Amino acid sequence: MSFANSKVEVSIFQKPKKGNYCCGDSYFYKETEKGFICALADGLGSGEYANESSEIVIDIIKRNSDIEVEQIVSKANEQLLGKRGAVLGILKMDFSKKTYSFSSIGNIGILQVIQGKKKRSIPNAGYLGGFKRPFKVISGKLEPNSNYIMFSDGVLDKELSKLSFENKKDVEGITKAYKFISEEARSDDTTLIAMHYGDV
Ligand SMILES: [Mn+2]
Repeated sequence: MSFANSKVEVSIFQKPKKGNYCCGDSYFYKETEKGFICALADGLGSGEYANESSEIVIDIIKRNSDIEVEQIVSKANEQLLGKRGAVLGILKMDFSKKTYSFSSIGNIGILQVIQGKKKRSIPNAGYLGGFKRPFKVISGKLEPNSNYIMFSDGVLDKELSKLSFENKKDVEGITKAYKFISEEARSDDTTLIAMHYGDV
């Protein structure tokens, strides 16, 4: 799947774990005049309770996409009290301030490709599960012609290292290349979201 927004192009590869027809990873993204938001959640464990948790988190984000990353994460966390936990990656871009901010709690990876350099951030340890714990939000200047790749832990490091970002504007090419190099049978639900910010 690939979508052309005005400033951010998005392409998504998703495949459920071998033997499952339903994927426990949930995602959401939206571009407005003011900015862009993308989130990926993975419910702990598997099956319907895992899926319920990741959907709760994504639902909170859909309804609160205007507030800051830090507040969104706190709200999502509160909603998981008494539920199966979830891990979350969230990225926001502010087009007028030309800034980005993101946070990742647990095993959601975020890779930035800025001026040809790959930068992978270390996620905050743990998961969202209703109890408060500190987490870091990373922010910086939004560089034109940069890529952001967000992925669940079904994506293997050895697969990721084979991905080239030479043709970075072609986000569909990135997810197609991933499909080609990744193994057919997945041992975990797998989601890879390739984004390109192209405004100059
Ligand atoms: Mn997973």
